[in-house]
This record gives sequence, structure tokens and C-alpha cells, in this order.
Amino acid sequence: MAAEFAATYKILVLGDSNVGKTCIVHRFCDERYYDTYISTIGIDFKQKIINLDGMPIKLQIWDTAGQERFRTLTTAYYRGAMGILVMYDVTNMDSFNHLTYWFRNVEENASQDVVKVLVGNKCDATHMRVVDYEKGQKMAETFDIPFFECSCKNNENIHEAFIELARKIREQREIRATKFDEMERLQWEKADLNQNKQLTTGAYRCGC
Ligand SMILES: Nc1nc2c(ncn2[C@@H]2O[C@H](COP(=O)(O)OP(=O)(O)OP(=O)(O)O)[C@@H](O)[C@H]2O)c(=O)[nH]1
Ligand SMILES: [Mg+2]
Repeated sequence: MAAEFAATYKILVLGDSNVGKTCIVHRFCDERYYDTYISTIGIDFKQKIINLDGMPIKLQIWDTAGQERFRTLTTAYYRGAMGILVMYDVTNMDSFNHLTYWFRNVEENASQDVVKVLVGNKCDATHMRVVDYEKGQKMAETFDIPFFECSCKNNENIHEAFIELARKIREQREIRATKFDEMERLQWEKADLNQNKQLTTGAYRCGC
């Protein structure tokens, strides 16, 4: 039976504990939101098929535990990720300050061509906000990646952030495919050249 989707994109969600990683995955995949906090143990995943500009794509989303005791385990999942959603909480300055740690960890452990988006969550909690929009935007500019402020609670900008990440993954895959085609073409050209050389040498030797 033919697959109902054209490709699977693997996405990792990273960030400090309590920023809302599990909530964003549940909101996006199941359209649900929970007020109670149950800290993730290790790693978990959910899948959703999206329509990416007319193409059905399966997103496999890995929800990591933010707690430090799980870092060794979760870091092992970086390598397989095509896209990473790095998250902080706009009501928690520490979670914003720790972004440099998360980006460095990605740099050291993920694949070189992994794509990223930065997401500032809990933008509904206006009275508790400590990280303003501009600060988040500036951070994203430093890493040259897209930026979204979102709210899992109010379902704001969740879909947009994942779709943007999926588009970036698609772009990256296209670049890779073009590079691969070019390499293959060059290899064929080289093989042709070698064959021609052998034929010419052969012709010279037999004095034809
Ligand atoms: N106000 C508000 N609260 C939110 C939002 N998203 C998540 N929360 C709350 O933040 C808390 C933590 O959410 P989780 O999604 O469990 O956090 P996490 O990042 O997965 O935490 P770990 O699993 O420990 O790494 C929960 O109590 C949520 O209800 C939001 O958009 N607005
Ligand atoms: Mg969690």
C-alpha cells in the first residue's frame, strides 16, 4: 500500500524545563491544552501529517525533558533531527538566558545542516512577562533563524511555528538533493572521461 505522505520530517523540541515543550507538542498534534504540569521523563514523541503547500508530510516530533538529569539521554536524539524548535518562556528570564546553552548544544551535537526556529512561549501571560518581544527577535537574528512568540494556552502561532520549520526542512532537503545530483553528475563525467581515455590508449597501443 502506498504511503499517505511524501516524507517524514524529524523534529526535536528543546528548552528549559517548564517552558511548555510538552504543551506545544500536544497542542499541535492533538489540539489539546493542559494546565497541570507533568514534567517529561526522558523523551516522548507524537506524529502529525500536515499539508505542506499541497504535499502531505509526516512530522515526527520528539518532546525532550528539560530537566538536567536527562541531558545525556536527550542529547543522543540530536543527531537524527532535521529541524529543532528551541523554546523559552517569556515569563522566565532564566529560560531565555539559557538559550545560548541550548544553541551551543545543538551546534555540538546535531547535524550541520539542521534547521532551527526560536519560540517564546506563554505570550498570553502579559502581566508576568519579563522577556520582551524585541529581545527574542534579536536573539533569533543573531542565529539567523525565524522567531515566533506563541501561546499554547490560547493556541496562538503554534501551527505557524511548525509549518515554518517544516518549510525550512524542505528547503534544506532540496539544497542537499541538488548537491547530490551535482556530485553524481560529476562522478558520471569523470567515469566517462576515464573510459574515453582507456579507449584512446587502447586504440594507440594496437596501432589502429
Ligand atoms: N500561561 C501559559 N502557561 C503555559 C503555556 N504553555 C504551557 N504552560 C504551562 O507551563 C507548564 C509547563 O508546561 P510543559 O509543557 O509541561 O513544560 P515542559 O517544557 O514540557 O517541561 P519539562 O517536561 O519538565 O521539560 C504547565 O503548567 C503548562 O500548563 C502557555 O502558552 N501559557
Ligand atoms: Mg515536558
